[in-house]
Amino acid sequence: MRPNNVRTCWADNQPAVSGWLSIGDSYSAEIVGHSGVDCVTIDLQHAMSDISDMIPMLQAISATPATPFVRVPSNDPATIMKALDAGSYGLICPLINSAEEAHAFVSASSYPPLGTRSFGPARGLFYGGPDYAAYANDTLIRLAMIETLEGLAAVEDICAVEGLDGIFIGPGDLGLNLGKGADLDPNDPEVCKAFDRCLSAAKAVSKHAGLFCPNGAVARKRADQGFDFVVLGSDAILLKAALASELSEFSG
Ligand code: 3PY
Ligand code: MG
Repeated sequence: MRPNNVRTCWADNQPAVSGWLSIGDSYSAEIVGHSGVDCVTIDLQHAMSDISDMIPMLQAISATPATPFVRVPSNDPATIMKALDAGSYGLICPLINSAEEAHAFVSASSYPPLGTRSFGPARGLFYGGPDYAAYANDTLIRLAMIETLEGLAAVEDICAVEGLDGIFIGPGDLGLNLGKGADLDPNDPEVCKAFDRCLSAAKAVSKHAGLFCPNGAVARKRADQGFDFVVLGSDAILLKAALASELSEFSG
């Protein structure tokens, strides 16, 4: 089966860097896939994309060196299975609040005996290779999002769920839930405590911890702290920032 770049990074004790697609288009997916990132995450939760946009985006990422990931809109087994069958090599599931929810996520994304994923890998087989069924459980990656107070309170139990590769913090939602606003101050002591708790919970059981970062500088800081799956901002954030910067240069 084709290897997963993110697992390769982790095996080398390196953080994996993900691009993040908010623009539901195959050409921007291809551009981000050729940027040098290890993987590219198609966001189906908040981006202007739906499941039918996802398939050409996965096809476009397949033509690049990056590994395709999908953030599913919710912990829905049908969507989880569809994203994997379409060739996603990693899933990020939002709003996981308990070990039971994390277990349901792992179950829907894993073939028996570990889980209950139904067999029919479609494009996944073309992308992964003919031995897909035998190696899918060990190759694909499942990250549960910690972004609520319930999720934070249960983070140790969530990290312990068998088959879950790790957690991914949603700083915007977690900030709102902590009463700090969506644009939280990363140096706020309560925020630091929450992030440290998530990182320690994952490391204690040899799992991985990632988070959404708005830019490369924040991602570097988080990777130096021990987070091993970082996002450097979405295509939409980066496009807007690049244009604003050029505009300011132009305007003096
Ligand atoms: C959050 O910040 O809540 C996220 O879900 C990041 O995409
Ligand atoms: Mg969120």
